[in-house]
Amino acid sequence: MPALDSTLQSIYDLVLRRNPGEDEFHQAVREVLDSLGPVMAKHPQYADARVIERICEPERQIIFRVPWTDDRGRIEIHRGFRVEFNSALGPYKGGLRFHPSVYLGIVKFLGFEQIFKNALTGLPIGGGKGGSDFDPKGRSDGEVMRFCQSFMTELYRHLGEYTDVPAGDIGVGGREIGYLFGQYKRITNRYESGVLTGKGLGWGGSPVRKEATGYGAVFFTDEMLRTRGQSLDGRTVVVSGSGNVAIYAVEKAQQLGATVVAVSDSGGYVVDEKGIDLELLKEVKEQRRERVSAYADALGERARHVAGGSIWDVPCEVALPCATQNELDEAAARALVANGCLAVAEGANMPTTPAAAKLFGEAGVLFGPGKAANAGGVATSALEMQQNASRDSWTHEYTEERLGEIMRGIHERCAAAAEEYGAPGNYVLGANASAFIQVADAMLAFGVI
Ligand code: NDP
Ligand code: 2IT
Repeated sequence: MPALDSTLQSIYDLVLRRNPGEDEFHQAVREVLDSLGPVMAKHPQYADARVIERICEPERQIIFRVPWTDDRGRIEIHRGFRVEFNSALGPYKGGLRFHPSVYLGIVKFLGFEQIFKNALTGLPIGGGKGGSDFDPKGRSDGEVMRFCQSFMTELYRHLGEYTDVPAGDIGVGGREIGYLFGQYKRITNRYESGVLTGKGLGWGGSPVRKEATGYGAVFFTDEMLRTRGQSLDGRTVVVSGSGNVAIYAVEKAQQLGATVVAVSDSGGYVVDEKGIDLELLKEVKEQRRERVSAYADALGERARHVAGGSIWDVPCEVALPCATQNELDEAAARALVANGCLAVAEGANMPTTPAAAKLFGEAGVLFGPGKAANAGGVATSALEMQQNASRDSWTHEYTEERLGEIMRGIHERCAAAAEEYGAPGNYVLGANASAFIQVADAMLAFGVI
């Protein structure tokens, strides 16, 4: 990692001291600070107003007990979180993650990323994130419902369409949003559609929200390739994960003429050289909620499942990490570069380790950081909020067109800022610089709050 200048280093030291043990949060902060040298040099007003120090300190952090009763009548206790990180640009906005690995450091890294990602969309949304160490895997619908009801019974008092608007993330999809919205509606006696996004199409949801993160990541990839006169058509693609983001990244990549040859989950990966059968993948993951190995089982000779191992050993021209943080390390990056990979776009949040990202930069691989490449999901959430506020609903075609425009706009913003701050083609620097300036200017306008 390059050295920080002394002002940024002292800010980073302060973050380390004030947030002990929160490794993922440290990593996310460091990545942004690494980009801000040229920005601070050009705009001394940000240092005077201590804007970075303020951005690194969440506006509010809520941690609460979530007791509930499982199907055997046993009382279970989980921990709930909501970090309301920054509301300079709009109400706190960001997903909820239900996964056993969730602790404050994960929620803070995600909330911190969300501030900048949401700024890049150009839409009026601040940054926040929440979740729980509850694992919905293997739980019955009744258990998931009771957990969600208990979670919302505490969280509702902190939410509101002008205050804080959660959505999904790992382990939280349409089913969970339904239970959460139902409980919010019941407790408050308000049909406040704009309080949650990712809702069902029949009750206030937006067309294309389910598809938006994956589609957006592919649109962003296409834009990056275009700068080199290339496209996705005819390319071999590997997508890690097989959840919401991964499935719709596969769908859009296929629609643009690519062949997706591998997907994964935490148990391993499947390789299908003929190209992933999307209907089968959706049936296995979305309907049956089974492991990705069931995909290979259903296809016999055509596909193989590799338990454990690294999906990044599968040769490809485009890699889309869409599972989880730090899933693509330096060894994986080496394998991708050796196999001729041209472009990497992060569908997941912070899936690439700093060493791997550095290697892509040195090798000239196009690299789209998550806060730009996966912003299509939250952008479409903001479009859902617009529809809810105007009590309207748009067509699928119109909404997808808006998503496409937003992703092209984000690409443009990142490319222009990278150029302006002396690092053409560096989307990480471009995304961080452009988003930081937008948030910082709003904070300066509001005074010391
Ligand atoms: P899902 O729960 O739908 O899917 C998650 C996928 O990632 C599953 O295949 C899961 O496998 C895999 N995975 C999760 N944790 C691990 C782990 N520790 N090791 C290996 N694999 C893992 O979540 P999403 O698709 O919604 O989210 C995927 C990523 O995209 C996350 O980083 C999320 O923050 C990010 N994201 C999501 C957005 C959204 O709109 N949903 C928007 C922007 C970013 P398994 O089932 O075995 O756990
Ligand atoms: O990481 C993310 O951007 C999300 N999980 C989506 C957030 C949202 O509010 O739609």
